[in-house]
Amino acid sequence: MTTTPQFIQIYQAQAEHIREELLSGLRATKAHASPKYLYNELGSKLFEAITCIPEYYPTRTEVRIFDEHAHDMAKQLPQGCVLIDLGAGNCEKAVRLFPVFQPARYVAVDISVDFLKVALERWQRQFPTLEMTGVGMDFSSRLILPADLALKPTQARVMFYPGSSIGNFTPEEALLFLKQVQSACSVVDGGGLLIGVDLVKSKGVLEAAYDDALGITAAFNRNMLLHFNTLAGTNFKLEDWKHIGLYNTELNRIEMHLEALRDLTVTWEGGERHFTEGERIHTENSYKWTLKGFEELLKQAGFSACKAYTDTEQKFAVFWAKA
Ligand code: AVI
Repeated sequence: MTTTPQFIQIYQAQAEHIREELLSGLRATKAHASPKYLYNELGSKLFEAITCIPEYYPTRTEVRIFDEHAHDMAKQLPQGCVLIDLGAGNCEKAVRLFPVFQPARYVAVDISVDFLKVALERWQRQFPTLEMTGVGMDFSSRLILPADLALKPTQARVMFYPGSSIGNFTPEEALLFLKQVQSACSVVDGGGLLIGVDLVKSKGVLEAAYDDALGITAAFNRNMLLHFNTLAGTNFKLEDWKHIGLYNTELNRIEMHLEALRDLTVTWEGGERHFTEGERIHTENSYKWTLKGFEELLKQAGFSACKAYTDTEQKFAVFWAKA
């Protein structure tokens, strides 16, 4: 018999709050927007495409690290754990590990709930006996596991946060987030965090990964404007904006911006914003870490021990951090 996945939707922000947050970012002297607005339905599909492009090494490299070290990782994990996948997307990364990790339960969390539903229903058919739960939630500002999940007090929690999404937080935000993860995992003995981290490397390799020749990352970034139009009733026109992906070597981060190609005014009900040619909207940061720097961050967040797995070129790392 095939079980159907259970779904829990956490409404953390009402449409009016989302609109206000978004417009206040656009009105700021240095216009900015949260990277979470990159992910509407099309944005999630474009991100999937990014993971396949030749220049975007993180996904491929991380898969290789898991392929090579999954058995060793499984030895670190508590048996019969609940695997909590943060930002699960199409759930593929976790699903590949089911045969080795053998979780007792799978909880997939993602902001893009429609996309998650389709994915989880598909995986449930392939793993009919594994208990699966989908949670539609934005955990970027605060990670609180919903009580409806009814996590068992005997089941150790393993948080799974692959894909170097931690890089989308500033170091201060990352520390705060990791502290929240640590406290959620330490409730039951043996719990911990399995996390993918992109490492510092040459500017050339990084900038190619975030400004690819096919223009997929550009489409991903520019699609945010279409999302704004839907969420806030703005009248952005795609042809007025170009994608910028550059590496800030002082701050160890990739920055994505949208740059106005001419003087223009964007309007919405009750407001407007003038942009001069060359003016930018800052849409994403993607911080890169050193192995030592990230190990230190995990320690500061309260994790008791950690083990890093990397590829031979040390492009990327997966850390197991015991809560
Ligand atoms: C989701 N996140 C880790 C990706 C990254 O590499 O920062 C998002 C992305 N932005 C542009 N390309 C990919």
